[in-house]
Amino acid sequence: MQTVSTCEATANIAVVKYWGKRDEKLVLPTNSSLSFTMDEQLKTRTTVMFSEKFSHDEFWLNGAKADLKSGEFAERMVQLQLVREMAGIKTKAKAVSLNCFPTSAGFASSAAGFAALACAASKAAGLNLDARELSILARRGSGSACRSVLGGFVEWKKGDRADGNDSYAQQIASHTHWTELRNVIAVVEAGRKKISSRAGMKQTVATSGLFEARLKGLPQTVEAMKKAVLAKDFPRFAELAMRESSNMHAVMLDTWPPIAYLNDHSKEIMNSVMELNSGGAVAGYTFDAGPNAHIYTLEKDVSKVRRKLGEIPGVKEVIVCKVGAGPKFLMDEKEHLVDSDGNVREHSFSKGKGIVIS
Ligand code: 2P0
Repeated sequence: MQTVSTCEATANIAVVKYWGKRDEKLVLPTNSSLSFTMDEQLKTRTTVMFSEKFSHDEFWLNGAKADLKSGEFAERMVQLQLVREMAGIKTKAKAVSLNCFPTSAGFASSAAGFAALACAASKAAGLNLDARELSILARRGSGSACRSVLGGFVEWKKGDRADGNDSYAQQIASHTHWTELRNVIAVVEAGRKKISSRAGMKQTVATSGLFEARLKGLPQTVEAMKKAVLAKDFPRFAELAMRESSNMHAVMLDTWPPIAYLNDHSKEIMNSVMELNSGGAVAGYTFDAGPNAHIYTLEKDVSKVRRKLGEIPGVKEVIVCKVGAGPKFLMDEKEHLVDSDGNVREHSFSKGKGIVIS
């Protein structure tokens, strides 16, 4: 038996954040979250091949073969193993993944990566999973990935069950709902973050006294945010996004030892956005587990936001994203990252050339 599938999935940027687990192994969150899936500028392409020819699993990331004994790839192996169990097969797999992000490590690629792996691996194994099943599978790799199996505006419902079968993402509105919305990403630091989200959120749950107050307020924030997005009420949306981002960063700082992901450039961006908004809402920032800003704005105001960011020397790169449609399967054999004999093809991504496969 030899089967192959290739999928591209894109990152998502939350406006109500996931920060805290109630179950580490099953990746179950302490709260529901909301995000927009981004367009193809922030995508990962992943090919998975199952073949009787393979004697062991292999994982390739950005052109390099991974050392599967290092803990770094454990979650990907969990996903592959879950797929095999669901499909009732023992066949070994080759998974080849390429991050096609404009910057090296400026922001999370894990959501796109684990969503693409869940889609490609399940299809290659002959499974025909629905959105809920795919979301649960992606979640086991990385929590935020469960939101990237869908396009548009997405809610990850935290669920209450101990087995996690009610903790998955659902689309609230498709990418065609609010076509004017943009995410202007201001990259101030492209390096890897010092504390992983996984370690950081565990520490927050264990030590932050403010965390309980955050959890108490979040169900109301989720409802208010859904209402604002469905009504395309930009001023309300922008305020809610900024306050929610600050709320998460407040519990990070309240963690012991403290976690400070924002730097001086981030704070300068926050001040600049507040200045921009002095005559009415133009933009709303949100920050993930790092100092780079995601500034939601409307198409008509992108140039205003860009100009303002141009005044901040710490901003190294600006990327303007639309809301994306979600994962897509690539059926053309030439686009697979392995050839029909199961060899990894030479492949690379650069901003100028895009994906090059030889
Ligand atoms: C989010 N983040 O909602 C929040 C905002 C970071 C800050 O989801 O441990 O990489 O693999 O489930 O998914 C990052 O967390 O963590 C994240 P794991 P993940 O987007």
